[in-house]
Amino acid sequence: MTTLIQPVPPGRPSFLAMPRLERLDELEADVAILAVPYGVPYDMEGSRFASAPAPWAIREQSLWFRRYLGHYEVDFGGDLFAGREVRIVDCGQVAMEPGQYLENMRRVTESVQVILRRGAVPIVLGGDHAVPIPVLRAYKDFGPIFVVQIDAHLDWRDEVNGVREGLSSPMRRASEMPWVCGMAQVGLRGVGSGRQQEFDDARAYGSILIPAREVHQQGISAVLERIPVVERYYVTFDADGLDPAIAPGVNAPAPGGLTYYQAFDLLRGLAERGRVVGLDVVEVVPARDPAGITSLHATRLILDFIGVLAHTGQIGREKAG
Ligand SMILES: [Mn+2]
Repeated sequence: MTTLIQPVPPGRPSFLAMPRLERLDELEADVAILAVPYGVPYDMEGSRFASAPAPWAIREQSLWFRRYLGHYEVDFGGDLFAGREVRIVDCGQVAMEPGQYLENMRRVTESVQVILRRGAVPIVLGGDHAVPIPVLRAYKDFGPIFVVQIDAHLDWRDEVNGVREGLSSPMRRASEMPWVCGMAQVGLRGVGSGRQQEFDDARAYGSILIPAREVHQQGISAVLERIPVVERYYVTFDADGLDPAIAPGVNAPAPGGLTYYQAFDLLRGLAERGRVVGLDVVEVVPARDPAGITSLHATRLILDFIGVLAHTGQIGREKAG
């Protein structure tokens, strides 16, 4: 049997210094951290995957927060886990072979399927925005899901250089999956998203397009009003959805992005409406992130995501006694 994952090796940090999994089929957890550093490139330059080191940058950042686990979190009015026992396991990264892009993506789907079958919520660390395509395929038997994207860009390209599974296409590919019952795209702005045709296609599908300007002018509660109440949400979080003042370390910085609290409140608002059954965090580029501020925000928002799941009773259990 082939090994689906490559565990976090000795000498490297796991997320929050949590237990490292050796075999995916032995997973026992509420939350499973899974790194997917590589997607499907458009050209040789893209095959260098600027976001590939991001999972390590996020794991490094998480060690700072580790010291304060169990302390009082001002934004939660108490402990991050709401006093519950929450098991977080680091599954390392999906094992991949050089050049075998589509086979590697199939392994991503299979890995996430195992995590879902074992009853854990996957938190996938990209990698670029190609990564959610194989991740969302894993929800075939775990849907329907409504996808909420935080991103400056529309990501509705059909193909680039003949590649249909690249970082410009995740939302179009998601729209083709019958178990995806809808989507909202929050933080759109500027140029670089696509042509008129892609916006027309997204609107024709029924995607709820929420520009960053609308978020700033109307606030997150108004944004949440536009998102339908469903049973299950999935969040795909492109770091360039945040403002470049707080997230400069991305491939395509775009002025006018979301603040930290807007992103946090969006995660919290979704968790208060329904189950949030998965998260991916993509497009952090450590080489462009000299002060580590982008990976800091990404890490903090991952913790906030875990926190809102615990505080809404979606993960963990009451501690005995
Ligand atoms: Mn994107």
